[in-house]
Amino acid sequence: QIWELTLFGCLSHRGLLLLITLSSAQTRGDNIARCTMNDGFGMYCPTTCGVTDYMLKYFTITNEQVEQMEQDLESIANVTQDAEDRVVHIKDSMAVAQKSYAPGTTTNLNPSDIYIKKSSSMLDDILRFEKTIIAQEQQIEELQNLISSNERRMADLKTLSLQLQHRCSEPCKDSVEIQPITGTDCQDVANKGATTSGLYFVKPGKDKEQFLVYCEIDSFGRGFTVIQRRRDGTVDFRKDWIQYREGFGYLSQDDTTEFWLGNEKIHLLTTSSQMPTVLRIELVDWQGNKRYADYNMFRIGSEADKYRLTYGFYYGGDAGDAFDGFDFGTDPSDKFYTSHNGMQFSTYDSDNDRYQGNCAEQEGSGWWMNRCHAAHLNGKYYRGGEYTAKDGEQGIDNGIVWVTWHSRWYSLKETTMKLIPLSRLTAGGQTTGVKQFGGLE
Ligand SMILES: [Ca+2]
Repeated sequence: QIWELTLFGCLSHRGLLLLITLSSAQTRGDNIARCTMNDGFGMYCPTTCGVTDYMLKYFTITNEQVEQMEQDLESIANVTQDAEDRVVHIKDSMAVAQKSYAPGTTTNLNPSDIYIKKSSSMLDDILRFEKTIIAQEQQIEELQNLISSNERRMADLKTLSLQLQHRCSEPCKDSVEIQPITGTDCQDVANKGATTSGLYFVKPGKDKEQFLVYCEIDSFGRGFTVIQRRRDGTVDFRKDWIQYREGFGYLSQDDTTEFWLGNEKIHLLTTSSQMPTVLRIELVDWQGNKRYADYNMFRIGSEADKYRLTYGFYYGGDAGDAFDGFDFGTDPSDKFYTSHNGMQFSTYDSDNDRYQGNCAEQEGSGWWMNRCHAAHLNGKYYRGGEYTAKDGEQGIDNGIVWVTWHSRWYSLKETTMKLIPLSRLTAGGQTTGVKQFGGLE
């Protein structure tokens, strides 16, 4: 661009009006170069050339400044455009955000959207925390109540503990009283003067150790050695071979507990003497009725012979001879296969019966099983007496059974198996003695 200067005149010595027009005309700068100093403007007014010189002097600077201004303007225009674009963009964004913000809408997420969601979710969280805090405060109150209640209980327990400590500081009394008299069996003990039923040590074999038994000594001086006792079902009679061999349950001086004396001891008690031994079986049902059965020449073999049961004959009683088997009416061989004389002892882990299966395993007890039994005094304890195939394991009549008195689906309440030498059984009168045996009552 070329600056074209037009001079209209000098209005005063000091004032100069210059009208400068910006033009894009193609004026050459040759006129400027031919300008001379004395063209009529006087000494106080600049000459045309002077003005030109003056103007030329600042032209470069002004030009640069104008260029700078132009650049600035352009830059400002750009910035403005940019700002406008941004405003439009923000407006659009807001419109989109307002449109898209609806519960459950997750599409077209942009930053403002996310912030809205975040803050609303924060609000939700705060509400939830408030609820939690309230609930926890309630829980704390409950726990505090519990603590104070426990503290009271603790205090009670401390009192109790102090009382117990006081009691324990006293010397313990031995609650089991064992009678001092000993013998080969309970009849021997009675013969030696014992008149009280209770716990005695007996030693049937010369080279054997003595062991504890419950002796039932009556007013006739008869001493029964008790080998089995069922009373209330507190002792589980499902035991293995060794437990039946050694004995289990509890002996008590007042005859209130259940036990199996042990096959080895029964073996010794029935084989150490040449005198015939009687096994007396006493039974009580759930109506309180009592029956008994006696078997003479009762013997239990050694462990080598699996503690085989043998007896000479049924000696009498009002319970019937269940050891002889029973005709249940289901098979002609019922009686033969349910008799017990001559049977070996079986437990769930030692099958010595005449059944292809394992009677003792089916019934969960130890007994002189055949195929399987008509008498079973080590059976499962059923309260109330009557039971069904559903109650029994695998539908078996596994109760405490004596079928010549009650059916195989009736389990007896109490049983006793005890030994006495035949010679003393009738002492004092058979009838009287039988009627005297008692149950728990
Ligand atoms: Ca078998």
